[in-house]
Amino acid sequence: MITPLCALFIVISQLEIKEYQENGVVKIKQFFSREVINILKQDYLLMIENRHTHEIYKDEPLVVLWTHIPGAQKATCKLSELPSFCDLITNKIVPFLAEFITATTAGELPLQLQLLETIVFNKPPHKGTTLNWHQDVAYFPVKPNNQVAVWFPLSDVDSSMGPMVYAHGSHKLGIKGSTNLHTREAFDGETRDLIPEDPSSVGLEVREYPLTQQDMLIHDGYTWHYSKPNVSSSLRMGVSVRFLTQPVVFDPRPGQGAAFTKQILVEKGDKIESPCFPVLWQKNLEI
Ligand SMILES: O=C(O)CCC(=O)C(=O)O
Repeated sequence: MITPLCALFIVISQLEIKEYQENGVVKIKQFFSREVINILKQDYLLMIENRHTHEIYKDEPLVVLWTHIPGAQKATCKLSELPSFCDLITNKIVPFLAEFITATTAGELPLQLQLLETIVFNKPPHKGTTLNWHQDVAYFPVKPNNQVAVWFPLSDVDSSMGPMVYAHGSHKLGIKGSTNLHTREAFDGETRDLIPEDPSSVGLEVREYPLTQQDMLIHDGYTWHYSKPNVSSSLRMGVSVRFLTQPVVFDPRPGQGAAFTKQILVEKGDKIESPCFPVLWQKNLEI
């Protein structure tokens, strides 16, 4: 399933590139139309109304439907059951991101966008809690470990509704330990340094990103981030889509689980090749 870089008129500003390189995150303003995002929102709300299965699909990409309350079970569905999501990822996000990572990466490096994970984080009104500081790559035992993620809300998210918060420049500080996202407790066997409780204490600028339904964030897999609680009376739904930007092999660590090993049977050194993780774009490499 390779996406052709169709004749899209994609404008990426030098400022966006510079911000991403310096901060490890950038807001792309007015990227979507409200009409399109409202269709995704309707499809998502219909899906979660009756969806209680936690099935792990082994033959196609899945979407994790995560209601962000401690103890809540995550439901799942196939990406193909949410065609509006599938279409947006394939025909809007991937072509843009392909141009974007090409522009932000120097030289003839092999690049790809291999779909790794799609999660909808739902923070119910007054209940959705803080999702603590973390770094995406810390949860994926793969080598090399280069990822890019996009995050966009299904309705406008202001400061009271659980916006994303980032530590600028943290993507340059290497890999950190993985922790429980609710409690900040390090997982058993974790030996890597943890992200400090307050990244501004190590000199990083911490910035909150309110977004409209039309905006999208792009962050480097190494960038530290968290999301604030939803203290408003509205539902807050954020869609996170993660990609591997280079072909990888499984590189397990003692004590570290990996969600994707439920979808694919892999041993140390195996490539992550499966219809669950399709390569949607590639450059300078053979598939
Ligand atoms: O939407 C959220 O609350 C958190 C999303 C997030 O941290 C992520 O996508 O890595």
